[in-house]
Amino acid sequence: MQITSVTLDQVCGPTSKLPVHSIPEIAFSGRSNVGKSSLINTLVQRKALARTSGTPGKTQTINYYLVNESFYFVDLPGYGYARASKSAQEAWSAMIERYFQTTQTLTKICQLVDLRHKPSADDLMMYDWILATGIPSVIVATKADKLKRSQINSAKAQIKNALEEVAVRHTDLAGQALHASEPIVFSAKTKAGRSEVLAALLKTE
Ligand SMILES: Nc1nc2c(ncn2[C@@H]2O[C@H](COP(=O)(O)OP(=O)(O)OP(=O)(O)O)[C@@H](O)[C@H]2O)c(=O)[nH]1
Ligand SMILES: [Mg+2]
Repeated sequence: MQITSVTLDQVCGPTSKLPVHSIPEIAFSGRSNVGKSSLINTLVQRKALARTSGTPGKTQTINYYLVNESFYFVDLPGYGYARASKSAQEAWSAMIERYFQTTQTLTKICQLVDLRHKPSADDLMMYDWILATGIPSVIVATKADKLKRSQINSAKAQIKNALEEVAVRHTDLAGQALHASEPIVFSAKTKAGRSEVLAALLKTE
């Protein structure tokens, strides 16, 4: 699909009222610094639309990017930044909780993990929670350019296996255990995986 227009439509802080509308939302979640804002920029082919930073905790607001005037990419603040103060972590939880309670049109959650590492306890908790909502999710394993080609398959399997342990604790409506979806290997640097991620996010189930 062609991205013909994208604008930063809304920025919501801890006390802002979150927008209520009928436009589908695709939300990006993941640890601080994992590359959520960079992924959004790559998907919409804009270098610096979503602000990125080497310092964790860059995105502290919920940012709504309106794409093609037909859906939102919602850039959520990252979790699990060890050096964040307790009050900052509490503000994060409150905001995220409020987001998920308020949104009426969330059609997909894009969960990011770092391809180089085993998913953190926070990643697994987030995935557990995503599965409990029943909202379809897409797993993106970022920073693939930082690994050698020969390391990618085992890194991907390590992530899949950790997520699978969480998934099998859930069942679908027919009572069958869920399975983790295949992580999509992605790099914002080389743009590898861009079209695959975009297709997975826009696919209607
Ligand atoms: N090499 C490489 N660096 C990346 C990639 N994706 C993101 N980065 C870098 O990682 C850092 C964090 O990226 P962001 O996109 O700001 O991360 P974020 O998840 O939005 O972080 P918060 O807003 O703090 O939650 C930046 O320095 C990016 O340039 C990637 O695929 N490859
Ligand atoms: Mg960000």
